[in-house]
Amino acid sequence: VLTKKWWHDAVVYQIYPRSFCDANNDGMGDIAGIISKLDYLQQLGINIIWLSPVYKSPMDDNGYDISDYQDIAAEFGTLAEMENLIAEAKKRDIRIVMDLVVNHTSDEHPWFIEAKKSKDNPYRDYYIWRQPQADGSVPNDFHSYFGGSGWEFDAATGEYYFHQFSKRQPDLNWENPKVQEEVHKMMNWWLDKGIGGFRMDVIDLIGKEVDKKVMANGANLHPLLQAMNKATFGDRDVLTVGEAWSATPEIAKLYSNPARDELSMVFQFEHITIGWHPQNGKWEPQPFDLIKLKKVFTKWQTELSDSGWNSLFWDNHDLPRAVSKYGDPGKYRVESAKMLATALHFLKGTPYIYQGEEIGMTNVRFDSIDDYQDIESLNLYYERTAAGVPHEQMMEGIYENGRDNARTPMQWNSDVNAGFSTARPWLKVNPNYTGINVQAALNDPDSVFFHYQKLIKLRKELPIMTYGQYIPLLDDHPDVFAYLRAQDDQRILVINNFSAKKIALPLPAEIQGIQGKCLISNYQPHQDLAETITLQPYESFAIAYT
Ligand code: TEU
Ligand code: CA
Repeated sequence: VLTKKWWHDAVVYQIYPRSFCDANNDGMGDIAGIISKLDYLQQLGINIIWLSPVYKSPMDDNGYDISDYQDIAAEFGTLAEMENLIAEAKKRDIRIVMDLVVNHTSDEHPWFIEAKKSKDNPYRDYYIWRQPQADGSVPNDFHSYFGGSGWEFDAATGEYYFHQFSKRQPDLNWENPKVQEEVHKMMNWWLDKGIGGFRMDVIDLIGKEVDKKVMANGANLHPLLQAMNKATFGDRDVLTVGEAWSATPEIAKLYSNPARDELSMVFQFEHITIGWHPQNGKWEPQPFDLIKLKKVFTKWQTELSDSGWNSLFWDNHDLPRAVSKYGDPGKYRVESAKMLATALHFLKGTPYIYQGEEIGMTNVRFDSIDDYQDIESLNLYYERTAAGVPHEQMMEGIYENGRDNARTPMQWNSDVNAGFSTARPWLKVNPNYTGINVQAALNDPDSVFFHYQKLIKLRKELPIMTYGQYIPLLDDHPDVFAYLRAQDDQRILVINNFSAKKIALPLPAEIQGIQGKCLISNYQPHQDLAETITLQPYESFAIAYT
């Protein structure tokens, strides 16, 4: 049985600092802007902020390319302001989880500047260098996730360096004990400042075996994480969540089984990648299939139930907006946003809310590729259209799955630039901000915001939401995601209509006729559950009964 942890029933709110709130009106979100919105986050009821990177960076990948792990990028503010954020959040019982990006650094990090100087520089082996092949070509055909070869030639020393992401994000060599030592030292420096833990960027890649082209889950990975745990956060009561695109439930147990002294949990992505094309990935999105999605949720809920811990999320700064992806951004935007919130928050695990999700922000469609900023979308647009993919097809992929969907400025009110800034924002605001914004949400007791607030409050009041067993129902229904949570003689029934259709739903025998207490609903609560109930478009409710 799992021993209770403070983060089991916590709710995390992810802030992408660039797009959250711009206090000094230079068009870029900043730390002072975050501090100015802490009361709003306290009102929502969240306990943890996962802060995407704010460290010094040339911003090639919006801060996921770090040139100084122990200083703050001028665009976001100063170290003093960062320490003030930690203190101000603490006053509101909110912990700050920092983003740890140590699979790679920026090419402007002093370590890399040194490493490039010569083959025998003491920092050379902080990174991964290989000789060209006899004909001068790249060491192998590894393709960067951001387009082009994963090898960049350095003429000064006549060797290639390895980068899984942009060529300005050289991979660190984690086989080098000095790299491990430097990173552990930096982590303790942040932990000593009172942060609440780390989100670990592409952590499944640090055990890579480059010559075998094994990137995720390399032989070194778990030994490295156990060493990191021991040297840094292991004896501190903090949250650690590893981003693991490659994780299966079996692998997730290796990270999150408390007996293994590695991490608290991981972000797994199977529920995301089932919607991707086997070859063309996110750029050729597949039709939404709820039965497939339910199978994945059920697998993770059951297999990770007692020997690990689930993270629960629809959105983050790399993913499209949930209400556009899985709900209806138009007529039933509010109903479907609330349905998605209920469907996720009653599952077993720690829920993550991405900035703007709590007010039902949607994807965006900019007319020109020049309006887009994300290095991944831009690189892949040019690479794929040059390879013959039609412009319209690539734009559809960007509209559906591009990362800028999540990065348009947070919509605070209906003033210019949605109250994000009085200056022109670094990325255009979604034009629908006039109707979709925090001020409108706080003025409407029936808004998506108050639905999230209630879900968070219920989690604090009902241990069954955190520890109850997950029992799937109606597995084969194509439009309804239904499940039970069970603890002792208590039950919570959760029913979610993932469609705009009115549905006559025959109920399973074991729940026919129950008399319960409606915990939350996005329509009028059902008085009693007869043999068949009628679900409205995107209707979703949770009923507690014994
Ligand atoms: O993302 C990991 C990552 O692989 C995603 O970029 C993913 O490949 C893509 O969105 C889906 O095609 C992490 C960070 O979350 C991301 O913002 C960074 O760009 C990336 O690592 C490099 O640090
Ligand atoms: Ca600013």
